[in-house]
Amino acid sequence: MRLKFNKYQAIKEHDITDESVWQNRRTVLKALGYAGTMSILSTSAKANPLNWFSDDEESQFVQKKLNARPATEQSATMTKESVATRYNNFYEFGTSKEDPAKNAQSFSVEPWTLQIDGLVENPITLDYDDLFNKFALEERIYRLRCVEAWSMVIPWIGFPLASLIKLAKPLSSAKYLAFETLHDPNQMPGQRSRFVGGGIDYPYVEGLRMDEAMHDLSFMTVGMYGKTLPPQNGAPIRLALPWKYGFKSIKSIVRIRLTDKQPPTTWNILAPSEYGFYANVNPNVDHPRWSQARERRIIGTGLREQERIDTLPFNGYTEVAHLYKNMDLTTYY
Ligand SMILES: Nc1nc2c(c(=O)[nH]1)N[C@H]1C(S)=C(S)[C@@H](COP(=O)(O)O)O[C@H]1N2
Ligand SMILES: [Mo]
Repeated sequence: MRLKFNKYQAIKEHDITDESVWQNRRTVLKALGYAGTMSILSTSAKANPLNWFSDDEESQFVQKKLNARPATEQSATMTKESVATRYNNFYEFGTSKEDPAKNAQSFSVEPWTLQIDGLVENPITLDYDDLFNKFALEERIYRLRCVEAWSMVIPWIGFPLASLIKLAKPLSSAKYLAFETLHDPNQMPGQRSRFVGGGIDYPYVEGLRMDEAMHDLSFMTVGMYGKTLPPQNGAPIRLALPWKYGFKSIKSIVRIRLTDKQPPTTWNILAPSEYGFYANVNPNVDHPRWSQARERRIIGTGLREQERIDTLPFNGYTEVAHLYKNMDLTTYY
């Protein structure tokens, strides 16, 4: 089943039509390699970045490029874009939820380099344009469950991590992937000050076992809500691992190293008894300081737009359960 792109029009209510969005649409078109004149963008009706479903040449180009795939959520339950882009965890830009949206606005992501190396036959270096052009882009609506017991439903645009790994041709000795966020204290205030950055030793690092990384759910994300990622959500490229706690979904990635050893991961280094390497969403294993049995699903900021719901094993993505079948999930939390 294909997600019809006109579904997107259901979220028109929380669109924005200001200049920054304009620019964003241009960025997406450019990133997708659109060679047209874009003169069509000068009418105000076209300013809606999500209005990519009409018959004009530009819209058809985008629809074709963003090869959609089945949605796992109804658009009615999708988190509002205005909330998903203003309530963030990105400690490089400060530890309060509203800090990243405030402090990351001038974050410059172009040029960008993403390097894939280590135990591979074919090391790869991707530049900014490659992130959008090298792989067929798909849209996926995923649930995001933060270890802090809140959750959102977000429409991402990206490509399977497996496509990237395959291109690098992993050696048989490669058992894990080590991910790294950009280290640039000039741009990231949290990396200049331990106080602002929450005491983390940067760069932020994360890891996956090879079979987890190769699972089709593991998604490299270059956009959300039909547009390129805003800086606060991890531009220009971040992971989305919907069955794991949010901290595994590392942002603004510059390097992926294939290795034979389980790599160190930021939150595990900081508090090993609270945050494990696996971090699979699990209502039956509580955080030492709070329960993980339930979560606050955030759709919007209104009282009626936040709901307490039960947390599901693997955040409901039970298709990954077999990856952990012989593991005690209380030990490997
Ligand atoms: N580099 C980096 N990646 C990060 C974080 C961070 O602080 N730094 N926070 C993580 C956490 S705890 C969560 S819940 C998600 C939040 O993603 P969002 O702000 O796009 O919702 O990003 C994750 N990726
Ligand atoms: Mo999180």
